[in-house]
Amino acid sequence: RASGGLLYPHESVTRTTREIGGVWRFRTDPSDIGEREGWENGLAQFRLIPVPASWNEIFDDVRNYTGTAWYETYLNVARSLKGQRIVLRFGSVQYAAKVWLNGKAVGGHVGGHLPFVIDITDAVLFDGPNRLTVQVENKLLLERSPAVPDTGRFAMTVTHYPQTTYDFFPFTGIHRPVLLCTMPEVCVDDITVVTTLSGRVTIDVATSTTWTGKAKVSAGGSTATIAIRDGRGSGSLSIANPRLWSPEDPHLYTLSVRLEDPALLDEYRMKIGVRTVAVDGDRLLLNGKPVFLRGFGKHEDFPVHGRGLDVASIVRDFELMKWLGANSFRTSHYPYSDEAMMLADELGFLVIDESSGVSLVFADPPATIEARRLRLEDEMRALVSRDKNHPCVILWSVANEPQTKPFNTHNVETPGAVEAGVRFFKSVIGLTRTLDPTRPVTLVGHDYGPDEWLELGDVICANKYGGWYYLVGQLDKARGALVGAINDIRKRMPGKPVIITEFGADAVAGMHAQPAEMWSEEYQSEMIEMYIEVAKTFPFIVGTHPWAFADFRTSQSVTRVGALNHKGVFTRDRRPKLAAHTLRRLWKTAGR
Ligand code: GCB
Repeated sequence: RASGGLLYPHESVTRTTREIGGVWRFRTDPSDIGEREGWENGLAQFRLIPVPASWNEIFDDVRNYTGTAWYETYLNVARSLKGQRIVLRFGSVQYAAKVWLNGKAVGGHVGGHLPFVIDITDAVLFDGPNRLTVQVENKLLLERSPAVPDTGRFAMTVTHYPQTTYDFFPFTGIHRPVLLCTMPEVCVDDITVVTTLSGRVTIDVATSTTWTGKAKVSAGGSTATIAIRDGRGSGSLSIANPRLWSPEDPHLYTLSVRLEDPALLDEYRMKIGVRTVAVDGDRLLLNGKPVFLRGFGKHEDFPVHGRGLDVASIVRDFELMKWLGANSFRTSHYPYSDEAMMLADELGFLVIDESSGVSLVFADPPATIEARRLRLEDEMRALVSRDKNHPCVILWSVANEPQTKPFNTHNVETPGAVEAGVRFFKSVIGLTRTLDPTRPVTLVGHDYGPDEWLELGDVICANKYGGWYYLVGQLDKARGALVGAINDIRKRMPGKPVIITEFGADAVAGMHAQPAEMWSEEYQSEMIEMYIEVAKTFPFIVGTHPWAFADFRTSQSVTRVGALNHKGVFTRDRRPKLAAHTLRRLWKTAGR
């Protein structure tokens, strides 16, 4: 059976989906003895843990623990489902997972933030509870993406704990729903939809087996038949006078794909939007018209849940972004949940869809860099496969702030690193363009070393921290530096659109200063307003994303008060700081 597709397992007349999260059993395994002792045959000792959630915010003794741990639960599968294909779909396990059913190894996965599917058809018992065991580990290793940590070569600016190369907490656990799904043996495995402004919808279908037959497709009152040969087929239909998807009118159509033999074998239904996205010279076009991105870099980070899915928080975040007049966000610094992406479609957010390639460095041995490239390319395959049909996704981001200069953050020379990095991203970006020729691709940088770095992406995304990490406390000088940096990018790489993907200042909610000084709400608010006012004067800047939407958990260090990054315009519990009101005034009135 093929299971290349990562289609969300929506229910239909031929499919069932059941969430099996809740309260599971949990045991840490710091010495990695579990497999030797056969823990997959039942956990002798355990405590109870919620699924989904990060363990770090639940139990005090594992606050900073990212090593191995085991999860266990019991589930029944109704006899009426015999004969169906039965799979488990894990929305995200951070970082590596091994899975057993009734003591039998059924599969595993490496890489957080994206779903994986495990076929358990042949391992399921229909006459009693099934024991599901999941081993999880998030060891911070150099060849992983994000790569962590070789403190000699790269570290955050100061010592911090746990040690990472990035500025967010390395949350660990089963982070997204675990779904028990059933579907017919011959079923739709993957669909790729491409739309045009005239309403033409091209549909590629792949089936789970090398099946030959007919697929009936329908959307927006139009239908067509697609011939499937050996498990693959393509066709199209036309929606008359289509209502185009946009932030102002995020209209969605339901696409139905039915495999018929001639009786119905399988039906898959999903929502699609009719829209186009393109880069034209230095403009970013949605439906052929220039669009400006007002929004944020964010995190999946909520009190108590950690990085565990919390749908209420997602809806609340989107509500607050609407309140501000935002129309966009970036999934910094890793792919977000299926649930967030579906809601972004529904509510009309323009999403920069980012991989987990954050803070990648290129001073490592070639074999390590090569392993990391293969890992990131696998991730891009999975990310594009999962998100290609979301109208909300307008730009792929393959990385955030890689090393682009021939020295590391300790100012130590790293010969060959620039060339290695450019080679690395030529490959990753080239692959992404092949995987999805319909969307532009970018990588987000805080500086751009040699010009080859600026050549790589279709859009230049730049993070700027003048007034915070340099020119500290001096917004007037930071303004000059920002203008200089934008002019420099323009001079070196004319003709590409630019998005300022990060800028901001830490502000501890409730701290005030007159005149405005660092850490006060006033300073943060004035800085964000200054950046937005400067950006407005450059017509080729097509978006401004202040960093960040809300305060978020980080490792402990002398720069992160309360183990939080305080650059949120909302607090971690989503209360507005002064900057939120400022953004509302700017975005609601000026639209930029
Ligand atoms: C950055 C990173 C982001 C950090 C931010 C900061 O450039 O992309 O992950 O959180 O700076 O606040 O330092």
